[in-house]
Amino acid sequence: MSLALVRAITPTDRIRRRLAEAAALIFDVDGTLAETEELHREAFNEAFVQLGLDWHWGRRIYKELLRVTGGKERIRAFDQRRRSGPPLTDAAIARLHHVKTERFAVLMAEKGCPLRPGVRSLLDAALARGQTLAIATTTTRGNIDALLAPALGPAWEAKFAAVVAADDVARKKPAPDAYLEVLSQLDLSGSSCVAIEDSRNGLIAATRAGIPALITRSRYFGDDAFDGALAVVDDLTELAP
Ligand code: XBP
Ligand code: MG
Repeated sequence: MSLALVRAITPTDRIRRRLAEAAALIFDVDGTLAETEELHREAFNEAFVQLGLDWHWGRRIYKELLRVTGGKERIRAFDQRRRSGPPLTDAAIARLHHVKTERFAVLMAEKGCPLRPGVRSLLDAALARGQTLAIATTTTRGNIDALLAPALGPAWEAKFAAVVAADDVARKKPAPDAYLEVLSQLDLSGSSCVAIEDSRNGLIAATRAGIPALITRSRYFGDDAFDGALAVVDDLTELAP
């Protein structure tokens, strides 16, 4: 081969190869597959109004609250910051979160939320290569369907060999539980897979499960510190072949 035809292997090529050779690609949902957090925020605010609370979460406070993974945990964390009144009971938090989840499904149906650039082509390329796909998320299971049924069709779940959501495990991210549960269902080692995440909490969760994580920066977590990540990209189109 002539020297002129030999192109140096770039770091991006190495990540592409790592993705293509992974035994499974394990995807986070919110912020990674789609920019859903604005719809989550809107759904929380609608639930507060519906149940007569004078709470409103603007973008700034929501960015802080997103450090707490899980909607019920987020509501409790906010409630604990208030200085007046008795704390919300577990039942009141569960009710609020139930209404929030209903509102999220309605908002998804009404407004829609596209997959982020590069997501669909990565999913399709991985399936065409015969790779295993999985989901490890701290969101409520029904929210995944609200996002993926319109985006990938009603049979979306058939594309994923394992789908682990909030209530399937004891501890949410940054605990490794969701990722460990996926690995156990797939019977794979962490080091043979790649996790695709958008947040520091997600990176920590994957790392604790022994899974290298590729970060795709998202609206709310774009300025997180991602030391230890396999790579950090602005979106997955950067890794398109
Ligand atoms: C995102 C979350 C979730 C959503 C809200 O998790 O932490 O809590 O913000 O969904 P991930 P719920 O990025 O791991 O998908 O209200 O259903 O918790
Ligand atoms: Mg996320």
